[in-house]
Amino acid sequence: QLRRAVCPGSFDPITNGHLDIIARASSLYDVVHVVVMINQAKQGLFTVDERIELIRQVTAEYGNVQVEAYHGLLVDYCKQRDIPAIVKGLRAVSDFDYELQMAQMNNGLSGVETLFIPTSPTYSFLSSSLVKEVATWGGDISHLVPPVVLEALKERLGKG
Ligand code: COD
Repeated sequence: QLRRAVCPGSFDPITNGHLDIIARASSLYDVVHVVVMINQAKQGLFTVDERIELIRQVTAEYGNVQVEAYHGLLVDYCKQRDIPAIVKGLRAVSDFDYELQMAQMNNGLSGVETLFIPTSPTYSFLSSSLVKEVATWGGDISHLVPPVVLEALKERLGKG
């Protein structure tokens, strides 16, 4: 039986911080499902399809990463596909409270386990929202996102 895990998120857009966690998960599991969780209350900079396309391009080299979107509870996604583990990155203590709550809720709902991988220090301050804010004002983010994401951001923000 293949050992599988899910890396969920908004990925609006994917950053080098996300990618680092996905790469490390892909070396620990046979299959990693990267799932863009659809949140209708949150208008993204990129559509869900655009986010998926960007993730596909930057994870293609791993070979065992599958990308899709899901609308609903993460535990239902896991249950439907018989996936026992969620892998999350932990950046700082500020992530911990909320991540612990979600991990406990998800475990209580379905028994799925959450495993945390500590972020590499290079990316501990990195989030999609900061990347978007800095890019909006023309700041240099080329070391924080993959090249295709940089191009997509420039184009979307009218700076290409
Ligand atoms: N370094 C390391 N890890 C990082 C970094 C970084 N710089 N940046 C992000 N990450 C990791 C974190 O683990 C984070 O959780 C994940 O990547 C995704 O990050 P985002 O910002 O794209 O996504 P979030 O935080 O908006 O994702 C929240 C979820 C979509 C996972 C959550 O809301 C969810 O599961 N929603 C589905 C509905 C549901 O089941 N709700 C009940 C939850 S109990």
